[in-house]
Amino acid sequence: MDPKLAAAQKALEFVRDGMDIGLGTGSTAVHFIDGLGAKVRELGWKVRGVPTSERSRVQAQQLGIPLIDLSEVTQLDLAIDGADEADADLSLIKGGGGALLREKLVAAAAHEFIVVADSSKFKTTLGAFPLPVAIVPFGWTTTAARLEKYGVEANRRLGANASGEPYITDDGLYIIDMHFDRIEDSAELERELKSMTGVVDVGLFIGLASKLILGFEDGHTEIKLRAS
Ligand code: A5P
Repeated sequence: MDPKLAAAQKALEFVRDGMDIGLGTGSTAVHFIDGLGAKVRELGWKVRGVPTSERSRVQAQQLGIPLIDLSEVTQLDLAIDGADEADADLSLIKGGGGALLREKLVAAAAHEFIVVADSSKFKTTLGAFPLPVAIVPFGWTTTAARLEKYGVEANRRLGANASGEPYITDDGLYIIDMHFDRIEDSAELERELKSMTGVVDVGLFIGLASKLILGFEDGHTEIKLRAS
């Protein structure tokens, strides 16, 4: 069984009729949105979704999940999203799919934020996955120069069409991928990077997730809870 599907199906057990739900982005979140669509279609559930990307919005719309804008509420009941890496504190690297800003806004607005991932995403230390940093395009080389002071490889992400054009997020931002390999203090790094002029947000999600659902090849799942 696809471990991402196993994790996403388990997450559906935490969803209740009537909830306002943040809908994540990525190949694991796709399975969750599919499952939620089935609840709406087959059981007539009256949930409302807030997608974290245009891709997820299109998928949810096609499945008939009613959608609202995040600015229509002050809190969501639940948010379900994937991650690129997660550690035992449930600190995360996210943004491999470029949606980190909306993902963080939605996770921060949720009463409960549950992460779904295949078991390979669970790490002792974060940082092997390049850390995405969303920056303002205006004067981007100057922001990139500030980021390069960390002495790690930091590349502006390129779009998918091989033309050398930059990748642009749904909010019109560039992404710099920073290759730390090993992040010793993820909370401190998030604070430092977020305080930099030109940086809008960072793909470190600290203290946001309350549960991590890991899916395995044989279809079983394991739930990790945040200690505090
Ligand atoms: C999207 O911007 C990301 O944060 C994804 O949630 C993350 O990359 C996980 O993606 P997969 O579920 O495709 O592994």
